Amino acid sequence: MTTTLSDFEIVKAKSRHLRGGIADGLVDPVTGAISDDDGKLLKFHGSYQQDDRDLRDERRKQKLEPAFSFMIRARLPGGVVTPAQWLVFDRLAREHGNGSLRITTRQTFQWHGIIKRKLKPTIAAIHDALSTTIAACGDVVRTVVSTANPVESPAHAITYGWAAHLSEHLAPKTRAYHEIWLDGEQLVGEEVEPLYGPTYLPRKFKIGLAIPPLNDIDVFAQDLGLIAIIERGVLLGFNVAIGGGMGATHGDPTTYPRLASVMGFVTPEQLTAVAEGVVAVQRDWGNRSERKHARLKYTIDHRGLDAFKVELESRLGFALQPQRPYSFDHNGDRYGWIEGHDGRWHLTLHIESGRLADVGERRWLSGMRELAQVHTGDFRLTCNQNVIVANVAAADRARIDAIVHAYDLDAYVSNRGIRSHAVACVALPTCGLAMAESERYLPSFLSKLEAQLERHGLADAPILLRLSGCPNGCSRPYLGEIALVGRAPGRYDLRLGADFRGQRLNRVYRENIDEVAILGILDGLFARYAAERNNGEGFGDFLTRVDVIPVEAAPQAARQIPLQVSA
Ligand code: SRM
Ligand code: SF4
Repeated sequence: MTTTLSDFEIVKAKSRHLRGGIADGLVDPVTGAISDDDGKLLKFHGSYQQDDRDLRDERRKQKLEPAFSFMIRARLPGGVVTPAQWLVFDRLAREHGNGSLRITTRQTFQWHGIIKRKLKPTIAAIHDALSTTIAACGDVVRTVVSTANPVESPAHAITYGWAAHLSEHLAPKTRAYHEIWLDGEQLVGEEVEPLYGPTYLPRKFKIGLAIPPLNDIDVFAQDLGLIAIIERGVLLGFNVAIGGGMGATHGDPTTYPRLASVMGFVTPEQLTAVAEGVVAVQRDWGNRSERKHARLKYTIDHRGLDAFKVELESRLGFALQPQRPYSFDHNGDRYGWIEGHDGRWHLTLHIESGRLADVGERRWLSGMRELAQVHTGDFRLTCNQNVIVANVAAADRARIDAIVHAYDLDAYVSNRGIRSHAVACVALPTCGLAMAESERYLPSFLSKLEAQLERHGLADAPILLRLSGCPNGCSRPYLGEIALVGRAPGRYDLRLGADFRGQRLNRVYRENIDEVAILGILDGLFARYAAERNNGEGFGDFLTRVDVIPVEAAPQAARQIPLQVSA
């Protein structure tokens, strides 16, 4: 079959391993932007060009170019941040960015509002803080996520070690990053990307490691999900799940969210080869002509899971073992203090939408800075956009609690039910793809839901709510018991019926409706839930049991995807 490469593939091929014209574009004084092609390459360096969408119309009227700025994303495997790094990141947010640090749904930080001339000093400062932004975005293996709190048990620490190792091992090797951002020496001669080659992957590739019973990373939403199998405190290996992904396009049934399929078990010694092998098969088999069909999930549905496994095993030279039993009990975070295996303590704080900023009375950015100034352990970001103050000596707990309380960072104590686990993606005004509000809509929507739930005696019901401003699904909304997916300003698809374990996708209940309709529907369903639920039954499970949301017999079966697959 002949294939036409997408424009993006051609830009990558010509980029000389991600250099393109970025360095020149950064110093072009005529515009606050960089060229479209360099914008594509910039993602591989961990940054997106954006413009303030709140200001678009006004600037157009004034015949000004859009208010361009850049979002920067750090690569923080396992979400681990030292206090020293925190203080640097905080300063960059205040001095170079829009005054906020944003914890993402993949346990890292984003800075928004960095203007072009601040881009290089910001990335250099992140590097000086012994962190990086390379491959935080782009068609590569992104930051590898792992169950938050890697110090809870020795097996947690080992699993985190694997996340850090895979993140490092699968990072691009190009020197372009050093040349552009760190004034590294210009390369003379040929450069080789041993795993990726000159055109990298067909699309982004996400890896995550979960430690049952906690599925806080949503392991089945990953391209490559690894489920740690631990017996009597010993890590035996990992079940390997492939082909998860959330993104879809409204009105296009050839795109869809998909849960990863478990295909076997590997020992720790086999893990690096297996991860590299899965990435390499996707590199060679993935669709390079249609970006919207380029994720691993489509490769697998097109070629078949069995064929993918046969190819992988033949390249590895060994077979995967049968998957081992595992069980998840939920995919949220566990708030408050927990004690680790070595007698040190870990405090999980709830950060609404992951946004750390000083706004009005809420001074969370300052509060976290004060914590970083006294804390002797470290911090861990979670995939539910929260933060753990980790590795605290018992004697220091009171001091940490006092700061947490002084800055109202103790919302986790008073939050009830639905508020505790709600997740919203960034959306407007920075996200160029947003169709509706998400993060900025969450507070008012939550208050209205809470009032309803209170009326039905459900104020403490732990219901998982996820909001996304478009169907790309950055808050993993297809795994929410209740989810809104943006269609247009003020209008959303209402999706219902996932479990609270990240193991069942929800389904569309009504398309393209406004808040009045959403609240009307939910009010009726809350009334039924209050009256008819079984003891301990979750909202999503209830909706499927009473057939409000019928469970699909075989949600991933027999998909007909018109794919062109590169040779
Ligand atoms: Fe995402 C694109 C924000 C997690 C699926 N995502 C974007 C962009 C960069 C918009 C763009 O392309 O111009 C958003 C930037 C908004 C902004 O202003 O900051 C954006 N995604 C985010 C974050 C910050 C959401 C958040 O509120 O925390 C998350 C950053 C994660 C990180 O640190 O790396 C984020 N994005 C996700 C997830 C969740 C996950 O990975 O667990 C998903 C669904 C899983 C998946 O990949 O399938 C996700 N983002 C997408 C997609 C759809 C991809 C697809 O296969 O169709 C896009 C659009 C694209 O790639 O073309 C996208
Ligand atoms: Fe933007 Fe859509 Fe992702 Fe939300 S889900 S951050 S609106 S791309």
